Amino acid sequence: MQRSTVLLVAAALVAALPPTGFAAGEAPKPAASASSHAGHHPDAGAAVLTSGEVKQVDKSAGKITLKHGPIANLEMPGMTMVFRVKDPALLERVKAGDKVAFAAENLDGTLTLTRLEPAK
Ligand SMILES: [Cu+2]
Repeated sequence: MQRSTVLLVAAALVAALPPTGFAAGEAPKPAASASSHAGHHPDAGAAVLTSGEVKQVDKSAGKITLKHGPIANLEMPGMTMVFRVKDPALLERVKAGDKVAFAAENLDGTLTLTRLEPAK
């Protein structure tokens, strides 16, 4: 009697498990590490500064709209476009209408300002 009671309990537990276990198995996997490109630009200090003019600053989104000259390292002609900034603190030093010098890099597919400073 004792053994069959244990078996019954065990069977009940096993029967209760599949829905839960199945749901856990269906959970999306965590995103793969995004650091795979980190090694391509080991010397960020060597980035060439490009000149531009600030059109709009969006501090809450960490973005800035720049009218920029040709960006050699991105093979990009002059245009007006939105960049993400690597460090939101960069946006504290500039405002719309300012002439700036900046360095832009393609970080995991997003054009990102790694340096931004008022033009001298
Ligand atoms: Cu551009």
